Amino acid sequence: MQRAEKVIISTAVTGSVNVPSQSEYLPLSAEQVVASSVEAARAGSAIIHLHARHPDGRPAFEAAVFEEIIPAILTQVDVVINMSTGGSSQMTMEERLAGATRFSPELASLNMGSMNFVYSGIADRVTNWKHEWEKPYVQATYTHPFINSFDKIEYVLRELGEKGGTRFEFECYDIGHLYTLAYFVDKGLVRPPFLIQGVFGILGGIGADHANLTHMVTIADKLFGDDYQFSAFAAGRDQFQFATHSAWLGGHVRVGLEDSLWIGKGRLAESNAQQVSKIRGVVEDLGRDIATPVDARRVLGLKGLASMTI
Ligand code: KMH
Ligand code: ZN
Repeated sequence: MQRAEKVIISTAVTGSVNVPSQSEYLPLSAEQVVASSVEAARAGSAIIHLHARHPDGRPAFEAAVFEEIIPAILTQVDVVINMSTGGSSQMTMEERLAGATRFSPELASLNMGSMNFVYSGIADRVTNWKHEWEKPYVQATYTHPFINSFDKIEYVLRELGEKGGTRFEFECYDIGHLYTLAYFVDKGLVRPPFLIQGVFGILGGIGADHANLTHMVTIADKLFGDDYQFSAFAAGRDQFQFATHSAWLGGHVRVGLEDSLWIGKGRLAESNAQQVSKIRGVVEDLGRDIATPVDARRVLGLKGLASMTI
């Protein structure tokens, strides 16, 4: 791992996993996503990991929805836009790429393997549903896997990476995903410096056990040496512990309501910025500085805001 001097905070502001009935604070409409992203950036987040939703919270993929979000964020703050190509596991690959193809962002997520990605357990915890779509949506993850086959990964690398100069947040949910990444490095489709995002605690992926994070870094070091930057997060209650572990090892951190709705035991986070401020305090207490968007662009070798098609 290339141990960076400054810690990059990424914020995944809304995602497509959590549903409106779980928290009134989850940003849903374009306006809410914009406001929450701007607030997170002002609190110290250099990167915004972006999904879109319709006003009732249903995950959206349409470029038109991103048109309401991205320019409005960038006219208020300088921040690196990282567009999700994961979308939701129930979208087709064409749908998942619609926004990123339109905007050619500096950074996009890339999920490094097909897997079970199960969050139907939400249906066991929610009793009052705000919208009809929510319950069948989460339950469908028990029967439908998240498809990221090699041909699809290669397609994204070529369409966004080779053609548009976008770099990637390589989402690795298991040690095997590192070997998949190594295959595409050997093929010349991924060049350093690249960002590995270790994802822990998704049902179907590697568990939120700190030994797994240590092991992931050990294997990534063997495969990639100093060619990569590392970041990690855990979904749910272990979010802050895993971010802290990553920062302590010399990596970066990701927070946000996409990954966890909580700020502490039994306490819902009231905003993304609240989570950013909390991890910022932890990182600074560890004696590490916070990266600005300009720092993040340099460290990750990003093409720059001017090269997006806004
Ligand atoms: N929701 C996270 C566990 C993506 O957007 O590409 C995974 C994620 C995937 O962020
Ligand atoms: Zn995401």
